[in-house]
Amino acid sequence: MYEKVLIACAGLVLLISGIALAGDPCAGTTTVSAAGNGSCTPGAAMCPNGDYDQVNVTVTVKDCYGTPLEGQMVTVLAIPAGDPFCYCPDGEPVPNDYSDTKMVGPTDAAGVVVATFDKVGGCGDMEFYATIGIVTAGPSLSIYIANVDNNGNCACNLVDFGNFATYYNIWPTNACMDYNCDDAVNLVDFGNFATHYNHTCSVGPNP
Ligand SMILES: [Ca+2]
Ligand SMILES: [Ca+2]
Ligand SMILES: [Ca+2]
Repeated sequence: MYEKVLIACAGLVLLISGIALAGDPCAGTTTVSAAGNGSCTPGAAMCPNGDYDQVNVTVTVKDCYGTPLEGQMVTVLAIPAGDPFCYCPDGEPVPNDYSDTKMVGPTDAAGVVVATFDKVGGCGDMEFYATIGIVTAGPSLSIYIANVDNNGNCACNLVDFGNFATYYNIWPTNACMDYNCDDAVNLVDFGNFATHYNHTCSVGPNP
């Protein structure tokens, strides 16, 4: 008897949740994908000043029946996989005032919205989550971030140059300093590094 009650309750819960979720964002069907816009895609080469590669995170919001949901506001979060990353202020209101979170929306008729991440320091693997109200979707597939700020303190300075020099023309390649993703750290990468030397969160491109 107890088991029958349990089964009936479980069925009721499923029925109610099914009704409640029609037209509501659903973690199981909402997708999150991330890709850099430079030569390291799906990864990216970044500068805390935000003037190098961007990572575009595409979120497609659907309900549990697979129907795209228009008009949804989405917050996208960047989550590093253990390495030191640094995030610059990006002008959004609290609690999204740093560059590891972006509030975007509303979603279009296909349920799609894109969040752009650029003002990031530090190297390593990163993945992205999306929150839509109380629903959290993701993570995206993990992508690798190379950076002219290789120690992740939101400044590209002499310390980073010292680290860069340590790995210059060294095999195996240190992916953090390989800005064009050709599996070598050489003169091309040095040129890229030099372009962003002395950049911080708020310093513009070199003249
Ligand atoms: Ca933000
Ligand atoms: Ca640095
Ligand atoms: Ca390279």
